[in-house]
Amino acid sequence: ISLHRVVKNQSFTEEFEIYYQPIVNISSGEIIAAESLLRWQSPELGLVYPAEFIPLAESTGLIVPIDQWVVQSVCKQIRIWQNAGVSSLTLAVNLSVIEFNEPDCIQKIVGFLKNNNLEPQYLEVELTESMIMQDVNSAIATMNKLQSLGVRIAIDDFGTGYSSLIYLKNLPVNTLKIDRYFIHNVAQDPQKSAITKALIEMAHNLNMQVVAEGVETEAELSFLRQKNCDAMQGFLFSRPLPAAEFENFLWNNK
Ligand code: G
Ligand code: G
Ligand code: MN
Ligand code: NA
Repeated sequence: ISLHRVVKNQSFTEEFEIYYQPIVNISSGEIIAAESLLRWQSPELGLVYPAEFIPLAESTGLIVPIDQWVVQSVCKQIRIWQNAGVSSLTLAVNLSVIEFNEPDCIQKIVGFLKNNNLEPQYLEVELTESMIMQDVNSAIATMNKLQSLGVRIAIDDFGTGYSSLIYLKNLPVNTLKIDRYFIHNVAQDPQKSAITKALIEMAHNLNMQVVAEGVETEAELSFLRQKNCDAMQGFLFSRPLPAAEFENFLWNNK
């Protein structure tokens, strides 16, 4: 398969591109972070989205070198933007549970931070709720190690997995990302409103920051503002953008 060829030839930079979607502080309007989202420009298939190739990469083990390339590239990008004068932007990377459970995962991340002379709080690792629950004790152990190094941890797609709230209390997590299912039409849907409001309060009581995903309308945003949600990500503010466009977007938002 051609995904295998990319990894074997180490031609990541030719075929892969990382897009960045801004994450905005709701009260200040400031871009505080961005989520990195991988795109594959395949010579045979054209533009392929992660929903199509990540499952394949996971089942073949190719996800390990791919995720490592993403973390390395994102660390380099943080350094580039810091050198350009962007001082307090955190970049988030999605990690597969397969990469997260690799024995050298943390060591690799530490190496990328060191090579780029980065303070660890500018990197955030996003893990999905269902991924953490696959082997919760081993996930907690690795998360604790990462957090003690100063790397931030986010739980992604929260509300769609099966995590018990008992576990949530024990998880070392900085950021809770509410899945876009709950945010879609949240202001008009009484059940979504009730759940989202409760999730925000719960996360704050556990000292977590809350990011609402998939914010598409002003009505959704004003609901979130009223419920003290910390930050938002979604098409209302911006789609995921190639690095150069994201950088322009940053300067235009100053
Ligand atoms: O950008 P898009 O909505 O197509 O992304 C879909 C999903 O693909 C994301 O929610 C994320 O979980 C996953 N994804 C995107 N980029 C990466 C990546 O670099 N590594 C891994 N493991 N997953 C990614
Ligand atoms: O990691 P995660 O599965 O949460 O990835 C976020 C995905 O959500 C990305 O693939 C991104 O393209 C998508 N996305 C981001 N903002 C919006 C939005 O406002 N609406 C919808 N429908 N999708 C979004
Ligand atoms: Mn994510
Ligand atoms: Na998500």
